[in-house]
Amino acid sequence: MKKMTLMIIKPDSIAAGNAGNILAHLEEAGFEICAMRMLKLSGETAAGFYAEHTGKEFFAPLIEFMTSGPVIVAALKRENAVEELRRVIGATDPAEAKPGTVRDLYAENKTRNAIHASDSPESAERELNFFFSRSELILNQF
Ligand code: FUP
Repeated sequence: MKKMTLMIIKPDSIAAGNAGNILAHLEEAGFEICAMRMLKLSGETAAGFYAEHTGKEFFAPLIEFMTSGPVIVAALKRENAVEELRRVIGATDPAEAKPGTVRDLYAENKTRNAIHASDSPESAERELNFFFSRSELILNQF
């Protein structure tokens, strides 16, 4: 059964003009765009989204980066959506990302790393609900 996962095109990608290429890359990889919005995250929203990283040494720079410009949040659907999107985006650190992955192609470093994808079905459910209302997702059941 097809499921949804949450993807964020990060501020570095949008500033560099890579948003369209990244969306095309994901569609070519078989993902269907079910919901999508561009917004600028507040510090509070970014900190809430990344709450599990509170207190880590990279937390403050991460929040500063994620609030530095607009992001695009999207619900993407596919068979094995969570696992497949993680595979297609590549490792957190672009130096370790496999050739042809989104982070290999577009990320600068471990913080300015182009894209976010939910890392488990539980995270996907939390993160989809974090950004999208039930009515935005209702036609695209989990
Ligand atoms: P990922 O799931 O691949 O996005 O990676 P993590 O959940 O480990 O980290 C979440 C975000 O924290 C990353 F996208 C970027 C940031 N981060 C850093 O800035 N430095 C690090 O050393 C690790 C993560």
